[in-house]
Amino acid sequence: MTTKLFGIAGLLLLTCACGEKAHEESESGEVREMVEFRIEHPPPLAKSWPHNVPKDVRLEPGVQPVNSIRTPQGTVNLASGRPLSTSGDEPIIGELSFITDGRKDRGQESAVKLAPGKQWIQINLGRRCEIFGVAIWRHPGVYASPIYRDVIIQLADDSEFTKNVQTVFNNDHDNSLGFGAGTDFEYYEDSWGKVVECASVKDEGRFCRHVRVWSNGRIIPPRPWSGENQYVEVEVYGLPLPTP
Ligand SMILES: [Ca+2]
Ligand SMILES: [Ca+2]
Repeated sequence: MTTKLFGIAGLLLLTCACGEKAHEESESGEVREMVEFRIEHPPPLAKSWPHNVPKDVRLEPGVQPVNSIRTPQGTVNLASGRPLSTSGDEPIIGELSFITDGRKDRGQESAVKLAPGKQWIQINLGRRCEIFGVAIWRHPGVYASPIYRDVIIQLADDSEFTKNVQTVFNNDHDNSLGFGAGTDFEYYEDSWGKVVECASVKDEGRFCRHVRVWSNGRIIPPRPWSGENQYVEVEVYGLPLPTP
């Protein structure tokens, strides 16, 4: 069996040649087996893919649902039931708490509509945690799957996002939000939402207490842009750290 060693100081990733088993080793020498963490999507939607998507949208071809990610044993949804805040006023429709209440269906008591334009929602995990993935589900359009613009996911140690800020997803390719041009693809909103693995973030970058998700309205062709920002659920997968 061949073992490959990736990484330098900090977290090390050990991958077995068999392809199924994976382990991570911390600086302290602790070796953790990485297992499959299943992600529960809501029931599939009756698809109506948009036509006439604006030319500046960068879509990833052949997107498939992400049904699991690799995490250590004991990983949970850290966002479940956690309190939220937002950049704007109170939601136009719904309650912020809907975003972490576990419901992902299309019912009226599930979708939250925020103020239009550049807005964020933020989840306070309550303590410092180690993060392995973030998933976002948004209310789909009535006639066609929308494409949300300028989706950015950030992690930070403080609620003001000044300490240990890490961007784990950014599809704002023309830097509308000012965090730098993102290289991630834009995507149609569907029942499988968007699952982002935080495998590229290591060492202190993977540890945070707050998770912030940005968006800047959506496209539902033929309308080129609607300011609406909506959410159905956000989940954050990881391990809570022991309190000092
Ligand atoms: Ca919900
Ligand atoms: Ca943009």
